[in-house]
Amino acid sequence: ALKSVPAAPATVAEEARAILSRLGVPDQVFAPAGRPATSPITGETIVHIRETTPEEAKAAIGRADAAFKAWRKLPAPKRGEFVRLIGEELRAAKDDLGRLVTLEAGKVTSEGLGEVQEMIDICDFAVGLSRQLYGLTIATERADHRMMETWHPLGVCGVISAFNFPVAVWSWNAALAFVCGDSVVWKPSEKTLLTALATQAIVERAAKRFGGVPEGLSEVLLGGREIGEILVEDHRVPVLSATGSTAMGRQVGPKLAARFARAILELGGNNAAIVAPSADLDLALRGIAFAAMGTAGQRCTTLRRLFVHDSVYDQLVPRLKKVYSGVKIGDPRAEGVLVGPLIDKSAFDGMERALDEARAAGGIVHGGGRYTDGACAEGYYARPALVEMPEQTGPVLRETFAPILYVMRYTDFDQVLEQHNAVGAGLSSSIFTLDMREAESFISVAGSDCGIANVNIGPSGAEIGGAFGGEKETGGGREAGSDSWKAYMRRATNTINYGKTLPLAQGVKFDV
Ligand code: UN1
Repeated sequence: ALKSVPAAPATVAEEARAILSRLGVPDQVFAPAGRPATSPITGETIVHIRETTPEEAKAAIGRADAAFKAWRKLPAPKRGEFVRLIGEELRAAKDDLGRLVTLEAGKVTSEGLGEVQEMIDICDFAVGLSRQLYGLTIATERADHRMMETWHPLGVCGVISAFNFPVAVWSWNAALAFVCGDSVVWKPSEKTLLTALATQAIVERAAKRFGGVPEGLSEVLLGGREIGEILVEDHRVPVLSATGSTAMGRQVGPKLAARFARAILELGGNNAAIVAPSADLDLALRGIAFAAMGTAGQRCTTLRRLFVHDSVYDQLVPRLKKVYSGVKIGDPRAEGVLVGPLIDKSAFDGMERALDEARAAGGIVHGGGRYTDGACAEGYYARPALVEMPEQTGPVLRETFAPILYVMRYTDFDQVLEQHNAVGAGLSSSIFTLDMREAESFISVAGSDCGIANVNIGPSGAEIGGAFGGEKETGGGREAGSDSWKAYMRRATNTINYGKTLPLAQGVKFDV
């Protein structure tokens, strides 16, 4: 008998629209004259989205502020129950939402699903956290006194996220913010409005099941930069987490500082790896390939600079070139494809510019250029580029959000450490070595200056359990695990006198 094959939707747009409707995104968000939501896979427009007006944005912040005032009174473990339900809904929606990430952001299938898994993981983490928002009890110098600290909810948490992790970044912030007693107003990238709307529909389902979630606890603002600015400037938003370029952070940071709001900045990375003489080269090869080419080089943790010791350069680099020329580029939905499209034309143009600059600086470029086989001609697919550079100059010093890996030789460990740290960004880093002294030195006080420093793992693909973020031009913010939650709460130090006298600290006398 013939096996009946279910009819596959004909186009990316049709499939995306079917997912939106399955996930319960209401039709009111669509408007023929709105902002087109496109797919980088084919460049086609999926739907048009009605954007949030400035007045609506301000009203949403007002609702979120009111919601905060009710939400903060709920015991934290109850707030955790809401996040647990979000995690359940995400589990149920994983295939659909992961697929939508693929259709809208162009991630390959396993990375689209991985992104949703990351959301589920942070929900689990936050549920546990909701019973662990601990403060300290502190020894006081005064008799019959007690001193302690209490962590209180802070207010509306603004989230500005980028296209490359269109939904996970929201969840790292929102899952913590909700258990911490904050409300959340999210301005997703204007390039990924559909996954944001789908996420909001999932949250609303969890809210319905929970019952009693105040209206406005989770708001989404759809639009460009002007809408983001409203969030940055509104004094009712005491903490704002912004993910994007260093240029964006330079604009946002001072504005938040001017009104004394807290900034959680996750900006550019220019991440490096060192391959030392003792490195396990098979392992390094795989680590480098994923970190440099995965997500088509569009992670802020993507590996961009590779320092290879002179003694292993001629073993490793030819193998790496082979991997580069053999990697499967194409439609991210297709089995076996590892490198999908760049998000748009400007990303591709930026890559070309950087490669031209690298050539002018004496670099030898392997790969690069547009990949147009078959249906790929409709999108901006790039061949990943491996560039052998004589030294760390020109485009090597900055982040280009595309799959370019600059490779350089080194001979001296101390010198390479210096070079490793000689860039503006300070997000992620790694060393491949079996030498314990090198490994420990790399992660020591005098080693990598980044927020993430790995050994025998590439710089990308961090788990949510650790604090995520970086130093210098990366902005200094921390999200996700460890004690990142503290940024979403305010700390009160309480001193209680249960005695009958009033001893003053530091022995001060003030007898009236
Ligand atoms: C980003 O690129 O914005 O470590 C963040 C990683 C992911 C997060 C990347 N967990 O690659």
